[in-house]
Amino acid sequence: MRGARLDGNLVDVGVAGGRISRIAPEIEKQGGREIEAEGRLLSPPFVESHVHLDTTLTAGEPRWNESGTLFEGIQIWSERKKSVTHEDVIERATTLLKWQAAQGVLHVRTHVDVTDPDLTGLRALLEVRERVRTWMDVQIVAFPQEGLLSYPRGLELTEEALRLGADVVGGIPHYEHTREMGVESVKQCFRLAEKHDKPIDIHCDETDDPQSRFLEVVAAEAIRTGMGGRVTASHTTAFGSYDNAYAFKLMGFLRKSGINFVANPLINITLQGRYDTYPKRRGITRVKELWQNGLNVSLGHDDVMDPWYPLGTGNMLQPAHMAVHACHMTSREEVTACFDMVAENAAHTLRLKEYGISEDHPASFVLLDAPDKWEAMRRLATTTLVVRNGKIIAEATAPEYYLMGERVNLYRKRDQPSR
Ligand code: 17E
Ligand code: FE2
Repeated sequence: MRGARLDGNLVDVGVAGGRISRIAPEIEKQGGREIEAEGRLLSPPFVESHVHLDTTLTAGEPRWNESGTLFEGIQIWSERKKSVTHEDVIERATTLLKWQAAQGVLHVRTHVDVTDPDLTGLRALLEVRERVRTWMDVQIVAFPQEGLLSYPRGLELTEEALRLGADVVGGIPHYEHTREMGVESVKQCFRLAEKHDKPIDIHCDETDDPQSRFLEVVAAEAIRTGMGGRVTASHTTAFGSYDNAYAFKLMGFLRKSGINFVANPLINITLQGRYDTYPKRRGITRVKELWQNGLNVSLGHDDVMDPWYPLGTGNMLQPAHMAVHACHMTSREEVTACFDMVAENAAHTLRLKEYGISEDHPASFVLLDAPDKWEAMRRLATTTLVVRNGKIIAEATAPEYYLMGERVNLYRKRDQPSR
Protein backbone atom coordinates (compact mmCIF):
# COMPACT_ATOMS: atom_id res chain seq x y z
CA MET A 1 0.00 0.00 0.00
CA ARG A 2 1.38 3.38 -1.01
CA GLY A 3 0.83 6.76 0.59
CA ALA A 4 -1.33 6.00 3.61
CA ARG A 5 -1.46 8.42 6.50
CA LEU A 6 -0.37 6.93 9.82
CA ASP A 7 0.05 9.20 12.86
CA GLY A 8 0.28 12.20 10.53
CA ASN A 9 3.02 10.73 8.30
CA LEU A 10 2.68 9.36 4.80
CA VAL A 11 3.88 5.76 4.75
CA ASP A 12 4.02 2.71 2.55
CA VAL A 13 2.92 -0.57 4.08
CA GLY A 14 4.24 -3.94 2.92
CA VAL A 15 2.11 -7.03 3.43
CA ALA A 16 3.30 -10.63 3.14
CA GLY A 17 1.77 -13.88 4.35
CA GLY A 18 -1.20 -12.00 5.82
CA ARG A 19 1.01 -9.89 8.07
CA ILE A 20 2.49 -6.43 7.94
CA SER A 21 6.05 -6.98 6.78
CA ARG A 22 7.19 -3.37 6.73
CA ILE A 23 6.10 0.20 7.41
CA ALA A 24 8.39 2.88 5.96
CA PRO A 25 8.24 6.28 4.22
CA GLU A 26 8.95 4.48 0.97
CA ILE A 27 9.21 0.80 0.15
CA GLU A 28 10.91 -0.35 -3.07
CA LYS A 29 8.63 -2.07 -5.58
CA GLN A 30 8.56 -5.83 -5.05
CA GLY A 31 5.87 -7.13 -7.37
CA GLY A 32 2.47 -8.15 -6.17
CA ARG A 33 -0.56 -5.96 -6.03
CA GLU A 34 -0.17 -2.27 -5.16
CA ILE A 35 -2.87 -0.13 -3.63
CA GLU A 36 -2.73 3.66 -3.76
CA ALA A 37 -4.05 5.01 -0.45
CA GLU A 38 -4.10 8.60 -1.72
CA GLY A 39 -3.16 10.03 1.66
CA ARG A 40 -6.09 8.47 3.47
CA LEU A 41 -6.07 7.67 7.15
CA LEU A 42 -4.79 4.19 7.90
CA SER A 43 -6.42 2.86 11.05
CA PRO A 44 -6.64 -0.45 12.83
CA PRO A 45 -10.13 -1.92 12.27
CA PHE A 46 -13.11 -0.70 14.25
CA VAL A 47 -14.09 -2.85 17.21
CA GLU A 48 -17.71 -3.21 18.29
CA SER A 49 -17.43 -3.84 22.04
CA HIS A 50 -21.15 -4.07 22.80
CA VAL A 51 -24.00 -5.09 20.55
CA HIS A 52 -26.99 -7.45 20.64
CA LEU A 53 -26.90 -9.59 17.50
CA ASP A 54 -29.81 -11.78 18.62
CA THR A 55 -32.29 -8.89 18.80
CA THR A 56 -31.01 -6.86 15.85
CA LEU A 57 -33.23 -5.97 12.87
CA THR A 58 -36.49 -6.76 14.68
CA ALA A 59 -37.65 -3.15 15.18
CA GLY A 60 -41.44 -3.01 14.88
CA GLU A 61 -41.92 -6.73 15.62
CA PRO A 62 -44.44 -7.29 17.07
CA ARG A 63 -44.72 -3.54 17.79
CA TRP A 64 -42.68 -0.37 18.09
CA ASN A 65 -41.36 0.95 21.39
CA GLU A 66 -43.69 3.90 22.05
CA SER A 67 -42.44 4.94 25.49
CA GLY A 68 -38.81 4.67 24.39
CA THR A 69 -37.87 3.09 27.73
CA LEU A 70 -35.57 0.17 28.50
CA PHE A 71 -38.46 -1.63 30.19
CA GLU A 72 -40.83 -1.43 27.22
CA GLY A 73 -37.93 -2.68 25.10
CA ILE A 74 -37.46 -5.70 27.39
CA GLN A 75 -41.24 -6.37 27.27
CA ILE A 76 -41.36 -6.18 23.46
CA TRP A 77 -38.35 -8.45 23.14
CA SER A 78 -39.92 -10.93 25.55
CA GLU A 79 -42.90 -11.12 23.13
CA ARG A 80 -40.74 -11.32 19.98
CA LYS A 81 -38.60 -13.99 21.65
CA LYS A 82 -41.53 -16.42 21.46
CA SER A 83 -41.28 -16.51 17.64
CA VAL A 84 -37.48 -16.59 17.42
CA THR A 85 -36.10 -19.49 15.40
CA HIS A 86 -32.58 -20.68 14.70
CA GLU A 87 -32.73 -19.50 11.07
CA ASP A 88 -34.30 -16.18 12.04
CA VAL A 89 -31.38 -15.33 14.37
CA ILE A 90 -28.76 -16.57 11.92
CA GLU A 91 -30.21 -14.48 9.11
CA ARG A 92 -30.49 -11.24 11.11
CA ALA A 93 -27.17 -11.57 12.95
CA THR A 94 -25.30 -12.37 9.74
CA THR A 95 -26.88 -9.41 7.98
CA LEU A 96 -25.70 -7.01 10.66
CA LEU A 97 -22.22 -8.58 10.74
CA LYS A 98 -22.01 -7.92 6.98
CA TRP A 99 -23.07 -4.30 7.47
CA GLN A 100 -20.42 -3.97 10.16
CA ALA A 101 -17.58 -5.63 8.22
CA ALA A 102 -18.41 -3.55 5.14
CA GLN A 103 -17.86 -0.48 7.33
CA GLY A 104 -14.55 -1.62 8.80
CA VAL A 105 -15.58 -3.51 11.94
CA LEU A 106 -13.55 -6.73 12.27
CA HIS A 107 -14.18 -7.63 15.92
CA VAL A 108 -17.59 -7.80 17.61
CA ARG A 109 -18.62 -8.64 21.16
CA THR A 110 -22.30 -9.56 21.20
CA HIS A 111 -24.56 -10.17 24.14
CA VAL A 112 -27.15 -12.91 23.63
CA ASP A 113 -30.23 -13.35 25.77
CA VAL A 114 -29.98 -16.67 27.59
CA THR A 115 -33.23 -16.30 29.54
CA ASP A 116 -34.86 -18.72 27.14
CA PRO A 117 -35.33 -22.36 28.14
CA ASP A 118 -34.28 -23.50 24.63
CA LEU A 119 -31.27 -21.13 24.31
CA THR A 120 -32.30 -20.64 20.67
CA GLY A 121 -30.46 -17.33 20.18
CA LEU A 122 -27.32 -18.65 21.81
CA ARG A 123 -27.19 -21.82 19.71
CA ALA A 124 -27.72 -19.76 16.56
CA LEU A 125 -24.98 -17.28 17.44
CA LEU A 126 -22.53 -20.07 18.26
CA GLU A 127 -23.10 -21.28 14.72
CA VAL A 128 -22.78 -17.77 13.27
CA ARG A 129 -19.50 -17.26 15.16
CA GLU A 130 -18.02 -20.27 13.34
CA ARG A 131 -19.55 -19.52 9.94
CA VAL A 132 -18.13 -15.98 9.77
CA ARG A 133 -14.73 -16.84 11.22
CA THR A 134 -12.87 -16.15 7.97
CA TRP A 135 -13.99 -12.52 7.85
CA MET A 136 -15.17 -11.58 11.34
CA ASP A 137 -14.12 -12.25 14.91
CA VAL A 138 -17.13 -12.68 17.25
CA GLN A 139 -17.20 -12.95 21.06
CA ILE A 140 -20.43 -14.11 22.69
CA VAL A 141 -21.61 -12.94 26.12
CA ALA A 142 -24.15 -15.14 27.91
CA PHE A 143 -26.57 -12.38 28.94
CA PRO A 144 -29.51 -13.19 31.23
CA GLN A 145 -31.80 -10.38 29.98
CA GLU A 146 -34.67 -11.17 32.36
CA GLY A 147 -32.42 -11.77 35.37
CA LEU A 148 -29.72 -14.24 36.39
CA LEU A 149 -31.64 -14.96 39.62
CA SER A 150 -35.10 -13.48 38.90
CA TYR A 151 -35.80 -15.51 35.74
CA PRO A 152 -36.64 -19.18 36.35
CA ARG A 153 -33.40 -21.20 36.06
CA GLY A 154 -31.56 -18.08 34.86
CA LEU A 155 -28.35 -19.14 36.57
CA GLU A 156 -28.52 -22.67 35.16
CA LEU A 157 -29.25 -21.38 31.65
CA THR A 158 -26.33 -18.95 31.83
CA GLU A 159 -24.00 -21.72 32.96
CA GLU A 160 -25.34 -24.03 30.24
CA ALA A 161 -24.56 -21.28 27.70
CA LEU A 162 -20.96 -21.21 28.93
CA ARG A 163 -20.74 -24.99 28.62
CA LEU A 164 -22.06 -24.77 25.07
CA GLY A 165 -19.32 -22.28 24.17
CA ALA A 166 -20.23 -18.71 25.15
CA ASP A 167 -17.03 -16.70 25.65
CA VAL A 168 -18.04 -14.25 28.38
CA VAL A 169 -20.25 -14.20 31.50
CA GLY A 170 -23.00 -11.54 31.50
CA GLY A 171 -25.38 -10.16 34.12
CA ILE A 172 -28.03 -7.52 34.80
CA PRO A 173 -28.05 -6.75 38.56
CA HIS A 174 -30.23 -3.60 38.35
CA TYR A 175 -33.04 -5.66 36.81
CA GLU A 176 -33.10 -8.35 39.51
CA HIS A 177 -36.15 -8.20 41.78
CA THR A 178 -34.38 -6.87 44.85
CA ARG A 179 -31.18 -5.04 45.71
CA GLU A 180 -30.00 -8.17 47.56
CA MET A 181 -30.60 -10.36 44.53
CA GLY A 182 -28.67 -7.83 42.43
CA VAL A 183 -25.66 -8.06 44.73
CA GLU A 184 -25.89 -11.84 44.80
CA SER A 185 -26.17 -11.94 40.98
CA VAL A 186 -22.88 -10.06 40.62
CA LYS A 187 -21.22 -12.54 43.00
CA GLN A 188 -22.65 -15.43 40.99
CA CYS A 189 -21.25 -13.92 37.78
CA PHE A 190 -17.79 -13.93 39.32
CA ARG A 191 -18.25 -17.47 40.61
CA LEU A 192 -19.18 -18.65 37.10
CA ALA A 193 -16.29 -16.70 35.57
CA GLU A 194 -13.76 -18.25 37.93
CA LYS A 195 -15.21 -21.74 37.56
CA HIS A 196 -15.21 -21.60 33.74
CA ASP A 197 -12.18 -19.31 33.37
CA LYS A 198 -14.09 -16.68 31.39
CA PRO A 199 -14.08 -12.88 31.35
CA ILE A 200 -17.10 -10.90 32.58
CA ASP A 201 -19.21 -8.20 30.92
CA ILE A 202 -22.16 -7.05 33.00
CA HIS A 203 -25.01 -4.73 32.01
CA CYS A 204 -24.62 -2.66 35.16
CA ASP A 205 -26.81 0.09 36.61
CA GLU A 206 -28.55 0.85 33.31
CA THR A 207 -31.05 3.17 34.95
CA ASP A 208 -31.32 6.81 36.05
CA ASP A 209 -31.91 5.60 39.62
CA PRO A 210 -29.06 7.09 41.68
CA GLN A 211 -29.65 4.33 44.25
CA SER A 212 -28.54 1.69 41.75
CA ARG A 213 -25.06 0.92 43.07
CA PHE A 214 -23.97 -2.40 41.63
CA LEU A 215 -20.87 -0.95 40.01
CA GLU A 216 -19.22 -0.81 43.43
CA VAL A 217 -19.99 -4.50 43.88
CA VAL A 218 -18.48 -5.33 40.47
CA ALA A 219 -15.34 -3.34 41.33
CA ALA A 220 -15.07 -4.97 44.78
CA GLU A 221 -15.38 -8.44 43.26
CA ALA A 222 -12.82 -7.56 40.56
CA ILE A 223 -10.39 -6.53 43.29
CA ARG A 224 -11.14 -9.56 45.47
CA THR A 225 -10.65 -12.03 42.63
CA GLY A 226 -7.80 -10.14 40.95
CA MET A 227 -9.76 -10.34 37.68
CA GLY A 228 -9.29 -6.60 36.99
CA GLY A 229 -8.93 -6.11 33.24
CA ARG A 230 -10.94 -9.26 32.49
CA VAL A 231 -14.00 -7.47 33.85
CA THR A 232 -16.20 -5.00 31.97
CA ALA A 233 -19.03 -2.86 33.27
CA SER A 234 -21.38 -1.92 30.44
CA HIS A 235 -23.77 1.06 30.45
CA THR A 236 -23.33 2.17 34.13
CA THR A 237 -25.69 5.04 33.34
CA ALA A 238 -26.66 5.56 37.00
CA PHE A 239 -23.08 6.85 37.47
CA GLY A 240 -24.32 9.92 35.58
CA SER A 241 -26.97 10.43 38.27
CA TYR A 242 -24.89 9.74 41.38
CA ASP A 243 -24.25 12.52 43.84
CA ASN A 244 -20.71 13.84 43.36
CA ALA A 245 -19.70 12.99 46.94
CA TYR A 246 -20.34 9.33 46.19
CA ALA A 247 -19.09 9.49 42.60
CA PHE A 248 -15.67 10.79 43.67
CA LYS A 249 -15.25 8.06 46.28
CA LEU A 250 -16.30 5.49 43.70
CA MET A 251 -13.88 6.80 41.06
CA GLY A 252 -10.85 6.22 43.29
CA PHE A 253 -12.04 2.71 43.97
CA LEU A 254 -12.64 2.03 40.25
CA ARG A 255 -9.08 3.06 39.47
CA LYS A 256 -7.86 0.45 41.91
CA SER A 257 -10.04 -2.20 40.25
CA GLY A 258 -8.70 -1.63 36.71
CA ILE A 259 -11.97 -2.79 35.13
CA ASN A 260 -13.11 -1.70 31.64
CA PHE A 261 -16.14 0.41 30.83
CA VAL A 262 -18.41 0.36 27.82
CA ALA A 263 -20.75 3.29 27.24
CA ASN A 264 -23.46 3.10 24.60
CA PRO A 265 -24.24 6.76 24.01
CA LEU A 266 -26.70 6.36 21.12
CA ILE A 267 -28.90 4.00 23.07
CA ASN A 268 -28.63 5.55 26.51
CA ILE A 269 -29.33 9.10 25.33
CA THR A 270 -32.45 7.47 23.86
CA LEU A 271 -33.57 5.14 26.68
CA GLN A 272 -32.62 7.17 29.72
CA GLY A 273 -34.13 10.43 30.94
CA ARG A 274 -37.57 9.10 29.97
CA TYR A 275 -39.02 9.53 33.45
CA ASP A 276 -37.66 13.08 33.70
CA THR A 277 -39.60 16.13 32.60
CA TYR A 278 -37.16 19.06 32.77
CA PRO A 279 -34.32 19.35 33.48
CA LYS A 280 -33.83 16.10 31.55
CA ARG A 281 -30.78 13.97 32.26
CA ARG A 282 -28.50 12.71 29.52
CA GLY A 283 -28.42 9.26 31.08
CA ILE A 284 -24.88 8.42 30.08
CA THR A 285 -22.08 7.28 32.34
CA ARG A 286 -19.19 9.62 33.19
CA VAL A 287 -17.23 8.84 30.04
CA LYS A 288 -15.08 11.95 30.14
CA GLU A 289 -14.18 11.58 33.81
CA LEU A 290 -13.43 7.85 33.51
CA TRP A 291 -11.17 8.65 30.56
CA GLN A 292 -9.49 11.49 32.47
CA ASN A 293 -8.88 9.07 35.34
CA GLY A 294 -7.02 6.72 33.05
CA LEU A 295 -9.65 3.98 33.00
CA ASN A 296 -10.28 2.10 29.78
CA VAL A 297 -13.54 3.25 28.20
CA SER A 298 -14.88 1.98 24.92
CA LEU A 299 -18.10 2.82 23.10
CA GLY A 300 -20.61 0.36 21.70
CA HIS A 301 -23.53 0.76 19.33
CA ASP A 302 -25.62 -1.61 21.51
CA ASP A 303 -28.57 -1.89 19.14
CA VAL A 304 -29.26 -1.64 15.45
CA MET A 305 -33.00 -1.57 14.61
CA ASP A 306 -34.46 -3.48 17.55
CA PRO A 307 -36.94 -2.92 20.41
CA TRP A 308 -34.57 -0.48 22.12
CA TYR A 309 -33.39 1.61 19.18
CA PRO A 310 -35.00 1.96 15.76
CA LEU A 311 -32.10 3.37 13.72
CA GLY A 312 -28.50 2.49 12.86
CA THR A 313 -26.35 0.71 10.29
CA GLY A 314 -23.57 -0.57 12.56
CA ASN A 315 -21.23 2.29 11.66
CA MET A 316 -18.99 2.84 14.71
CA LEU A 317 -18.43 6.51 13.99
CA GLN A 318 -22.05 7.13 14.98
CA PRO A 319 -21.71 6.19 18.68
CA ALA A 320 -18.34 7.96 18.74
CA HIS A 321 -19.94 11.08 17.28
CA MET A 322 -22.76 10.94 19.82
CA ALA A 323 -20.22 10.64 22.66
CA VAL A 324 -18.53 13.85 21.48
CA HIS A 325 -21.84 15.65 21.95
CA ALA A 326 -23.54 13.92 24.85
CA CYS A 327 -20.36 13.56 26.94
CA HIS A 328 -19.06 17.07 26.17
CA MET A 329 -15.89 15.74 24.57
CA THR A 330 -15.35 18.50 22.05
CA SER A 331 -11.73 19.59 22.58
CA ARG A 332 -9.28 18.59 19.84
CA GLU A 333 -7.88 15.83 22.03
CA GLU A 334 -11.28 14.63 23.22
CA VAL A 335 -12.74 14.21 19.73
CA THR A 336 -9.76 12.05 18.81
CA ALA A 337 -10.16 10.13 22.08
CA CYS A 338 -13.74 9.28 21.08
CA PHE A 339 -12.44 7.79 17.82
CA ASP A 340 -10.03 5.63 19.83
CA MET A 341 -12.94 4.46 21.99
CA VAL A 342 -14.33 2.49 19.01
CA ALA A 343 -10.89 1.21 18.02
CA GLU A 344 -7.92 0.78 20.41
CA ASN A 345 -9.89 1.10 23.65
CA ALA A 346 -12.52 -1.35 22.43
CA ALA A 347 -9.75 -3.78 21.44
CA HIS A 348 -8.49 -3.46 25.00
CA THR A 349 -11.97 -4.22 26.41
CA LEU A 350 -12.12 -7.35 24.24
CA ARG A 351 -8.53 -8.24 25.20
CA LEU A 352 -7.56 -8.64 21.55
CA LYS A 353 -4.02 -9.72 20.84
CA GLU A 354 -1.87 -8.31 18.04
CA TYR A 355 -4.26 -5.43 17.42
CA GLY A 356 -2.86 -2.26 15.89
CA ILE A 357 -0.73 -1.28 12.96
CA SER A 358 2.84 -2.39 13.43
CA GLU A 359 5.32 -4.68 11.75
CA ASP A 360 4.66 -8.41 12.30
CA HIS A 361 1.05 -7.81 13.32
CA PRO A 362 -1.71 -9.31 11.17
CA ALA A 363 -2.40 -7.11 8.11
CA SER A 364 -5.85 -6.09 9.34
CA PHE A 365 -6.65 -2.43 8.84
CA VAL A 366 -8.94 0.08 7.20
CA LEU A 367 -8.60 3.24 5.14
CA LEU A 368 -10.86 6.18 5.88
CA ASP A 369 -11.72 9.05 3.57
CA ALA A 370 -10.06 11.61 5.86
CA PRO A 371 -6.49 12.68 6.68
CA ASP A 372 -6.78 12.11 10.44
CA LYS A 373 -9.09 10.87 13.20
CA TRP A 374 -10.41 14.34 13.95
CA GLU A 375 -11.55 14.89 10.36
CA ALA A 376 -12.89 11.34 10.22
CA MET A 377 -15.11 12.19 13.19
CA ARG A 378 -16.20 15.57 11.86
CA ARG A 379 -17.04 14.30 8.39
CA LEU A 380 -18.30 10.88 9.52
CA ALA A 381 -15.86 9.66 6.91
CA THR A 382 -16.52 6.64 4.74
CA THR A 383 -14.36 3.56 5.31
CA THR A 384 -13.13 2.97 1.76
CA LEU A 385 -11.05 -0.17 2.22
CA VAL A 386 -11.14 -3.04 4.70
CA VAL A 387 -8.24 -5.49 4.82
CA ARG A 388 -8.23 -8.58 7.02
CA ASN A 389 -5.17 -10.79 7.34
CA GLY A 390 -3.80 -9.33 4.12
CA LYS A 391 -6.98 -9.81 2.09
CA ILE A 392 -9.26 -7.04 0.87
CA ILE A 393 -12.69 -7.95 2.20
CA ALA A 394 -14.60 -4.72 1.57
CA GLU A 395 -14.36 -1.62 -0.56
CA ALA A 396 -16.49 1.50 -0.81
CA THR A 397 -16.45 4.68 -2.83
CA ALA A 398 -16.39 7.87 -0.78
CA PRO A 399 -19.26 10.19 -1.66
CA GLU A 400 -18.42 13.01 -4.06
CA TYR A 401 -20.56 16.11 -4.06
CA TYR A 402 -21.04 18.46 -6.99
CA LEU A 403 -22.81 21.80 -6.89
CA MET A 404 -23.68 23.25 -10.27
CA GLY A 405 -21.01 21.06 -11.77
CA GLU A 406 -18.31 22.12 -9.32
CA ARG A 407 -16.78 19.72 -6.79
CA VAL A 408 -17.60 20.49 -3.13
CA ASN A 409 -15.50 18.46 -0.70
CA LEU A 410 -16.62 19.58 2.78
CA TYR A 411 -13.15 20.74 3.88
CA ARG A 412 -12.14 24.25 4.91
CA LYS A 413 -9.52 25.66 2.58
CA ARG A 414 -6.77 25.45 5.24
CA ASP A 415 -7.65 21.84 6.10
CA GLN A 416 -7.65 20.44 2.56
CA PRO A 417 -5.76 17.17 2.77
CA SER A 418 -2.63 17.10 0.63
CA ARG A 419 -2.28 13.96 -1.41
N1 17E B 1 -31.10 -5.08 27.02
C1 17E B 1 -30.78 -4.29 28.07
O1 17E B 1 -30.98 -4.68 29.22
N2 17E B 1 -30.25 -3.09 27.84
C2 17E B 1 -30.02 -2.66 26.61
N3 17E B 1 -29.50 -1.45 26.42
C3 17E B 1 -30.36 -3.49 25.52
C4 17E B 1 -30.89 -4.70 25.77
C5 17E B 1 -30.13 -3.02 24.15
FE1 FE2 C 1 -26.67 -3.79 25.93
